[in-house]
Amino acid sequence: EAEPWCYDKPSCGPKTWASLGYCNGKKQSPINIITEKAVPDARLGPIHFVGYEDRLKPHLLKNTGHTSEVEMKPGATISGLGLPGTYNLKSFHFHWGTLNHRGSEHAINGLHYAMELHIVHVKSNLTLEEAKKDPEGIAVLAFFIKKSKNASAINAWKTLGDFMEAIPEKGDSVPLNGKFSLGGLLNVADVSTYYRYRGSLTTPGCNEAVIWTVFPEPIEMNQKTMKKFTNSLYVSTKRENRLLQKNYRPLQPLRNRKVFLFKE
Ligand code: B30
Ligand code: ZN
Repeated sequence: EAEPWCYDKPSCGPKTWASLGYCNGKKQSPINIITEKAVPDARLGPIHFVGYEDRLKPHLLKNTGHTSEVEMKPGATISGLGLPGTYNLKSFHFHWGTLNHRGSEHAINGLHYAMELHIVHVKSNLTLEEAKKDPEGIAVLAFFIKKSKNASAINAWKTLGDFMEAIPEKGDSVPLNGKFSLGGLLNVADVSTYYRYRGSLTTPGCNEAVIWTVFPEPIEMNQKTMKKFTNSLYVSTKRENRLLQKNYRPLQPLRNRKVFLFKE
């Protein structure tokens, strides 16, 4: 079966995506955020998380062949943030490089971080398929993750990292066992400042349906934990020996879009 898209081969990598869905559109993601050019907008307002403290017991962590993703059972929502309504939490996943090579999708003033967490939400009352056709159907929260020697080696991130070793092959999944919550992953994050712009999914079909919220203050992750994210997963089978690494899309032009800034 031919691979429709990938990150690591010229035959299916990001340069070939233009023919897939909306990937050659004019409002694509990710982007480089130039902080000097961001427009302060006090109407955006702080974020309200509901249900993020629920432990991840019923949820499956999966190797999709493109990322490690947790599909969430319904229940948690976000509002505030200047969003046009309430958005339901659907899933979260990661982008990374190698242990020593940057892997974030977005950049701040040209600077990339080691990894990026995307928390995907869909406008209430829409299915994901419907949301992809709505210019404000999907809200993604993006957090940068930085490798740090000082970061705690024992926290929710370690627990999640340890599970990465259980999903080496595409299609593998493992139930999370209630030892941590998404809120537990985020309690080390600073959500008081963020950047906002309109863009796309960063994977094919690259639908221009996303309200992006990018938090510039990185989450610090212990490097032993980070290695479990960057060196445990394969694109297909272990036998095929393609490590799932550098699963980020290159930067896309901002064109005539504005980036807004909210600071508490
Ligand atoms: S991203 O945050 O722009 N990187 C999707 C969601 C967010 C981004 C990219 C893609 C998405 O919804 N893709 C649809 C396919 N997914 C379903 C899903 O819920 O999330 C299945 C899959 O990988 O195989 Cu991911
Ligand atoms: Zn993503």
